[in-house]
Amino acid sequence: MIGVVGLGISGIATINWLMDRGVAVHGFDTRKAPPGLDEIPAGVDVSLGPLDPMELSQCLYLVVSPGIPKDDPAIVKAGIEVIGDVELFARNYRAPVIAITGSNGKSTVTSLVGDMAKKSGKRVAVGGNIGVPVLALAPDAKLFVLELSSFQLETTSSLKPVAATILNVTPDHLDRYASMAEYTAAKQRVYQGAKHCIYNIDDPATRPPNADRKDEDEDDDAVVSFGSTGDYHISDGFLMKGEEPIIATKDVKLIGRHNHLNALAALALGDAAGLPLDGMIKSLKSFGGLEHRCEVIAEKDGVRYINDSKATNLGSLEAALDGFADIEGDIILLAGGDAKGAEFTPLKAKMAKVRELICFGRDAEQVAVMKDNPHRVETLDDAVKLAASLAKPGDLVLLSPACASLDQFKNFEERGERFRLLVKGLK
Ligand code: UMA
Ligand code: ADP
Repeated sequence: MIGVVGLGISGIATINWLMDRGVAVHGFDTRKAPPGLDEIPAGVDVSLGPLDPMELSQCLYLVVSPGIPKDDPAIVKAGIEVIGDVELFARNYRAPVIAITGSNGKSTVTSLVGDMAKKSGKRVAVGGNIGVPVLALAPDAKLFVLELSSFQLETTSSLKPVAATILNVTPDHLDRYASMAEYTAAKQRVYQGAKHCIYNIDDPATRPPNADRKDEDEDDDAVVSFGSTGDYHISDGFLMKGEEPIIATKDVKLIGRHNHLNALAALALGDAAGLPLDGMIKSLKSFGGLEHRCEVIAEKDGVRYINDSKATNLGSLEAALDGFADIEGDIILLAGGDAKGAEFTPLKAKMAKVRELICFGRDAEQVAVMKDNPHRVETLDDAVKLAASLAKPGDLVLLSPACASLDQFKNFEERGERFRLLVKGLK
C-alpha cells in the first residue's frame, strides 16, 4: 500500500494514477475537510486530521503533496521513503522534459515554451505547479513542459530534463524555509541530471554548479546563459542568440523588460530541446501572456487599472514597478494579503513613482513600511474605492499585492477577478 499525503489536486491525481495501475492506496490529509474529498475513488481508505506516524509507517512509501513540508515531524517519524508526484512521474515517463523554476515568471515561460512547441507541431503537454498535476498529463505526449515549485523539487530526485532553468531567485516562501540559502538550494535541484542548464547571468543564485566549466570552454552547451549579457541577450532592440538577431523586441507580443527576459529564457529552453526557430518566433509574435499578470483591465477617466494579482512576492512587485517606471502620471499601488514572512523595507527604494500606497489584508502593517504615509484599509473592496477617489488622469491604479491571497481569497485568480469586478463597478 502506498500513502498519498495531501488530498488537493496533486493528491487526487496521484491516487487516480496509482489506482489505474492496480496499486492499493491510503489517503491522508491534515485537514478535516480537504477540497478533493468527494473525488476520491471508492476503495481508498482515508485518514483526516493530525498525521499519525504509526499509521503512515504502514505504507510502502509516501507520495507527499507540495503543500505539506516533507520534514513534517509525523512524516519524519514514520521513517519511510518520501517522494512527490513529480518523482513518481520521473520514474515512469520517458518523453523529454523541459523543467522551469524560479521565483517569478515560471507560468509565463512555461506557457510560452508550451506554445512554441505547439506552433512547431509537437505533441506537447504542459503542467506542474501551473495548475495541472503532472500525473494528470497525457501520458503519450512527446514533450513535457513542466513548471516546478521549490516544494515540488524538494521531493524530486530522478528527473533528467533535456533542459532546465532557474529564471531568478528573490525572497518567497520564507514562512517555510529557514533562509534564502535553503530556498535557493531547493530551486537548484532542478539542474540535477539536466542535459542543458539555462541560467540568468544577472542572478548568481540561478547559476548551476557546472557553470565554472563553461568559463573554461565557451562552446560547452551544457550550460547556457541569458540576461543583460550572455548567450541569449537583448541588444539594440533585438533578442539575440550570440551574434544573431532573432526578433525585434517591438515584435514580441509580451511587454516589459521582465517579459523580454522570459522570452530569452524560453528561446534558450526551446533551442536546447530542439524546437525549430520559426515555430518559436511565430509564438513570440502571438503569445500575449496570461491573465492576472500586469494585465490592463480598464481605462476610466484617463486612469488605467492594472491587474497583477499573480504578484505574490517582492520580486514580482519590483518587476511591475520597473515596467511602469516611464508612465506620465503616478502609480496608486494596492498591496497586501499574506506576506509569507517577507521583509518589505528593501522595496522602499522602488517607490519613486508611487504617490499613494494602499495596504489591505492580514499583513497590511508589514507591507506599509514600503512608503511614508501609507493608507491602511481592511479589504480589497475598500482599497479600490479609496484608489478611485485618489486617482487623477494619467495615473495607474496597480494591484500588485506582493503577497499571497489566502488570507482573504481562495487563490490569486479569485483576487484578480474580484478586482476586475470592483473596477467594472466604478462610476
Ligand atoms: N494542506 C494541508 N494539509 C494537508 C495537505 C495540504 O493543510 O494535509 C494545505 C497546504 O498547506 C496548502 C493547501 O492545502 O495550503 C494545498 O496544498 P496541496 O499540496 O494539496 O496542493 P494541491 O492542491 O495539490 O496543488 C499543488 C500546488 N499547491 C501548492 O504547492 C501549495 C499547486 O500550486 C499546483 O498547481 C498543483 O499542486 C499541481 O501541481 C499552487 C501554488 O500555490 C498554484 N504553488 C506555490 C506557488 O506557486 O507559489 C508553490
Ligand atoms: P510564477 O509562475 O513564477 O508565479 P508568473 O509568470 O505567473 O510567474 O508571473 C508572476 C508575477 O511575476 C507577475 O506579477 C508577473 O508580472 C511577474 N513576473 C513575470 N516574469 C517575471 C520576471 N522574469 N521577473 C520578475 N517578475 C516577473
